Amino acid sequence: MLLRTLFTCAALAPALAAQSAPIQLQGQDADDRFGESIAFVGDLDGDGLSELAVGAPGKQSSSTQTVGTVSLFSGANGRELGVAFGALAGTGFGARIAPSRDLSGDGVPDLLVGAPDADRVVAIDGASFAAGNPAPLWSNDGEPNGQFGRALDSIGDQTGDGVPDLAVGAPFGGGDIAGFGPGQVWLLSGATGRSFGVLSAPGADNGSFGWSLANVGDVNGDGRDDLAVGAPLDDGVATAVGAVYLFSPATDAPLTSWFGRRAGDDFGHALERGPDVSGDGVASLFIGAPASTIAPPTAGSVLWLELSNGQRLAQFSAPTVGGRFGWALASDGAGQLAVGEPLAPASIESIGMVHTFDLRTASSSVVAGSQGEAEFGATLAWNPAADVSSSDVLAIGAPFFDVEFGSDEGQVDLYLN
Ligand SMILES: [Ca+2]
Ligand SMILES: [Ca+2]
Ligand SMILES: [Ca+2]
Ligand SMILES: [Ca+2]
Repeated sequence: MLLRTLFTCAALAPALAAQSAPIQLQGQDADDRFGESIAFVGDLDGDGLSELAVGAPGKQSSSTQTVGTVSLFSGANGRELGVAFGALAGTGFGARIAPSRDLSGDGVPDLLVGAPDADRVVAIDGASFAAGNPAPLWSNDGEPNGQFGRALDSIGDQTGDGVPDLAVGAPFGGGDIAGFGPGQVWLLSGATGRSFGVLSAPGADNGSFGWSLANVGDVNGDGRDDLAVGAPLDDGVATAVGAVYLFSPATDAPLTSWFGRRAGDDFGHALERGPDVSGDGVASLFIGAPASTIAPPTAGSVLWLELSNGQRLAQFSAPTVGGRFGWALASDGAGQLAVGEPLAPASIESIGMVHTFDLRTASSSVVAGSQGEAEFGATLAWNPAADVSSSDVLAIGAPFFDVEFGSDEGQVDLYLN
């Protein structure tokens, strides 16, 4: 299938077609929703290759309560190293995962798990997880009913203690009535889990501020990482057009903002840090707007922005109406971008598609899911090769994949480049 984009495509090379057949990881039981979150979390067992963490927020415990899990897989051979269970039922533990770098001071990266249905975030010790016995470092319960933990990212050391700190989105937080707020982003000390600041929604409406987050590195030159925050229902320039705000956590002040173009665009649903294309040390940013109609009848787009000056570098879109192109984004950090379109084609059996773009060669390719309504491409993670002997790995989640008919165990496909 030829992808139509506004991006100048000098050549369309089937990059993924040259890749090996995917390695598949699957959920075990009905309604696990294995793959609803996926993240490469760094090398936890010391072999030089990053491990993969996969969330299954619908996983039941042996007493049939839905507690949710996060499973850790070896980056070297895909072997399951350990499983972390949510402590309580009905929390959505594992709905989000983020790498956090080392929080405990042992030199081994740790990881962050969101349980947004209980407004809880848990930091898990990476070394103990790799050894098969995951131990929590701390947990933080935000304010109730704000979906605290729906988005997570590491923001570098903001507090000056040498330990990386964390941002946690609560997209329905901050209101007078619980669960109807404009959204908030909490800043947590990586060392203790305690909050040291809150970013408030610049718009007063229910804009879902904090639905998505991306550490974009230091944009304003003060030596600290800055943070892009998505508010996909923000009413900034039209009803629910969506917005993305660039914050300096050091000053709590938005540095700048961008908005969707038409009502209902869902602009800012997904964010991903892009490469430094201008060579000045400042990153670029990809912004997903999965309901945008920038060039009807297409639906869904991704905007690529240069952060040093806010200039638009490119816009990507797909020909499928209603496929939700831009629902999920992943970058290898070096100039490749993956865009999930989990409902494509939306007409009959939506198998889901993932489009990849090599921004350096202006080539692109597409892979499709294998099963209707599995939402292949709803989640993505891309791990660059650690050295010349290893492969870079694109992980694609299909959280509603049926191993048995109609049972939503979930699946993750790993494509090795
Ligand atoms: Ca490893
Ligand atoms: Ca650690
Ligand atoms: Ca710190
Ligand atoms: Ca900064």
